[in-house]
Amino acid sequence: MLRITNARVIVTCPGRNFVTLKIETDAGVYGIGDATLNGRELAVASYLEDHVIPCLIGKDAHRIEDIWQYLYRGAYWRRGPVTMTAIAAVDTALWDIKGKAAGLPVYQLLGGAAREGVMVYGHANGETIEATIEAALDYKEQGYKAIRLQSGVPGLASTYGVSKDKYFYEPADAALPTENVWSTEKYMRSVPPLFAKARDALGWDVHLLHDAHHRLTPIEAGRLGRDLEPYRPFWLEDPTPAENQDSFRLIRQHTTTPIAVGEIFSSIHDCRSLIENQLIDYIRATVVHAGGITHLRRIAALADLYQVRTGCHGATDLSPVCMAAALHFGLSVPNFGVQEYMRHAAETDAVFPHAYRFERGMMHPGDAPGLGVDIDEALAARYEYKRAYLPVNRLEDGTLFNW
Ligand code: GCO
Ligand code: MG
Repeated sequence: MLRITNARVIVTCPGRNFVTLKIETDAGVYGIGDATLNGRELAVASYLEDHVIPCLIGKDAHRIEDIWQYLYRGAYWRRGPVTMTAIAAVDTALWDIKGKAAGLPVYQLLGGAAREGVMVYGHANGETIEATIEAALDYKEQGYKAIRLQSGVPGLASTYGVSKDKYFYEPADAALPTENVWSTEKYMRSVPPLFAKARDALGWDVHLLHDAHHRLTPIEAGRLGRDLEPYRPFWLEDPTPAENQDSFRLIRQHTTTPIAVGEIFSSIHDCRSLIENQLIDYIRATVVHAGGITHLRRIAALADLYQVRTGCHGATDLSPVCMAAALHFGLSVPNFGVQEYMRHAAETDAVFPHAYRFERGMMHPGDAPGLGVDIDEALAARYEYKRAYLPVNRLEDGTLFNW
């Protein structure tokens, strides 16, 4: 028995907002879990402080599955991003505690390493195709085996995935949502030439990825996927919103470009039909938004039955705590595909010292007991929360669209 004596939520903004749950036990061992839900951070902080932490005190930290079920079934209100992010934070912290108590890195508790390292993809982007390719060449030079390409769209003032900074893309950029303007027609014309030129410049030995960020209809996605086929993309991500899982059939009827989806999924029920009907190739749910390591393993086990591989979300709004957890998961799961890696700002890395490392396109969580990541609370306290929203998108005629 490892009794939970205390738990608290730490909200900090070292370059961007993060919410972290810290759980302490009577043995002096503590664990941390990421609880960041971009643009809705304080809802999770309150859910944890007001509704979850009181239930944790006195419980046995070793009973991860029981506590997961207690918080899921016990809430009565199942699923939902706020609930599942809160549960994920508890679950992640408990795996951290179990690892520390056992003196083992978490991946060892998950069955051990199933591969040498976790292949990651970096984000090459630029206002123009040339700038994007230049960025991609830089990633290739650094040893990346997989690179995501996002380029500015001629005729549009701003585009998803194109950052002001070389390595960090922070779309949650204002105290009220920024308004962007979108044209699917202009976008659809711009992506195939990007991939054609990228193959010329980068060759065929590197995986190339692209994120459509939920902006296409299924039939448009079918066409884009087909137009990209000659360049053999590793995946086309979030081609269309996935509330209607059946709509992915239409994409499948038109293209063999692999499809990745799931960064906004919070539950196995969000992807059950997509997986069982083999409508996707990669599932992008990740630890912090999909109920923690415990629930993500369940999703991966289902996906494995249908040859769907993992491709966890790993943008900068997923804290180093989530990144570490995702690496332990990715190292151990049989059907690992790729892991997104948008590196964090130096201030973020300083607040969350970690054992994980990047080497020649692969990452490893390290062998420190637990997750191998910590939070420097004194440093965290110096960065006050700053409200920041993701943008909204409108069509050129003013219609509110998907961002
Ligand atoms: C990705 C994502 C991000 C999200 C962001 C929202 O593929 O990394 O689409 O860019 O937009 O994480 O919080
Ligand atoms: Mg995405």
